[in-house]
Amino acid sequence: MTRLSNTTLGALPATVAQPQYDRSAVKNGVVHFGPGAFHRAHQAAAFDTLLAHDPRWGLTGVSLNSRGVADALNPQNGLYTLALLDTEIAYRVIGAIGRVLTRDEPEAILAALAHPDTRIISSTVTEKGYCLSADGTLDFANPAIAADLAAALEGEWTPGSFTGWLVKGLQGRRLAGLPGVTVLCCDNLTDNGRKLEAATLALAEKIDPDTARWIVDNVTFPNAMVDSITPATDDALRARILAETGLEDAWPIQREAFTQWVIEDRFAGERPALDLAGVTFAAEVRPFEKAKLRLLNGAHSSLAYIGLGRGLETVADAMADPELAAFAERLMRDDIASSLTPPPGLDLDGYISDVLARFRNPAIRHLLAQIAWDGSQKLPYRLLDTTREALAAGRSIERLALPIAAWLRFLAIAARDGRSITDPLAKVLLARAADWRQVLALHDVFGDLGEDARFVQAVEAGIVALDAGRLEPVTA
Ligand code: CS2
Repeated sequence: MTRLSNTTLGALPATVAQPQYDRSAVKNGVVHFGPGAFHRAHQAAAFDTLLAHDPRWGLTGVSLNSRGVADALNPQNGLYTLALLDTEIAYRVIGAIGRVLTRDEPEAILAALAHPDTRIISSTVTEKGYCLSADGTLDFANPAIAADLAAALEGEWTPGSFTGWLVKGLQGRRLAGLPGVTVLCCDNLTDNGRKLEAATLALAEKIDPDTARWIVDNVTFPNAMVDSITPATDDALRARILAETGLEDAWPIQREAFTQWVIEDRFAGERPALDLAGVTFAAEVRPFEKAKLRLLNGAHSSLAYIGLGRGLETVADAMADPELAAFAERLMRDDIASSLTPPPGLDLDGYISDVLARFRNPAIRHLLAQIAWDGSQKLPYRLLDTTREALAAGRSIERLALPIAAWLRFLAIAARDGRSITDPLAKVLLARAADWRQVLALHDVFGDLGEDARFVQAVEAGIVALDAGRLEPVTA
């Protein structure tokens, strides 16, 4: 079997799109932390389009937690195949990533961050990768942050956390007399750029106040909303890619055809012409971010926990369950939309209809179990903020509490069956899962909401309903 690489690109059939630029002329303008499926499906594809117009925006990937992506992509010269799943399936080889570095090469990471060509440092390290407390500020008690701080105060240090790498890399730029950069967070957090800015400054203040001041003067952290449904790679995709391209690809990626990326127009230096790749630059991104996180991701997590409780496997399966689909739609239209002020030009009703249609995409097998990962990190942004605001405004929270109840049941069942879950708080969650009130008392997840009697009562009603196999309260 021949493997995808620079030398085999010529063997691709004409039906598979490939880089329309000279890869050897590309300069790396971006260092990206977390080159996982979402980055490679979404942002890297946009840079790949841009590279055909401007060769200065290639990407260097940095995987801090595992060697998997580096081992798959480096032998392929960074190339991988992207399958776009719609009524018709399209294939495209992406060439935007040059090399993927791992934590085994700290000098190379630092050199990339403090390189004159680097103008953007971006990230998709998932919600937990930012090591934030429930209030959205840097959690100095997080072991990775505590270890970085202790090591930095000792002297020569190699960061472990993403925030640590940002501080070290920005310090490197300052010491080398290089210009500032744009730090572009692409994860699903509300106000993602500002949160990362505050976290980076908080750590820099303690490690090197001169660098903290330099960051204030030279670095920007735009907010950004990123959207494209990206199911994890499975063997079916690998087999399909081999059949369609004739080349073996160790880690192809799939996503829906739809993609949206709105970036706050707040760049430290030159702004890449990503508008050529369909990216929107906006003065204010928060309303887009909030609408997407609360409606799409809020509904996604709801379908995941309720759907898994009903024995369903994928988002499309959950949408084929009439009761559950109707619940998700009512949740979005009646309960979540009322917490939003839509950005100018966005029709919320139409947006909701589009999201529901995307969830029904028959070409996509998006596992509910994948969406169910990291509930403790996702639910605060996706559903708890909405619930808190609904309570403050005197609106009903009955429906909003149901997916929370479903998450608590999901934890209880996992604990009962001795199954592990993927969540940075897995240990404490599973230890408390047998008594859902103990989980609600976790301040890191629920904040003061866990103590609100109206919330506790609504969650209890949700659990009773779900235990009875229903999605609305069981009334006597
Ligand atoms: C999903 C998201 O896995 C999840 O939690 O809700 O990855 C979702 O598919 C994307 O945010 C869509 O843009």
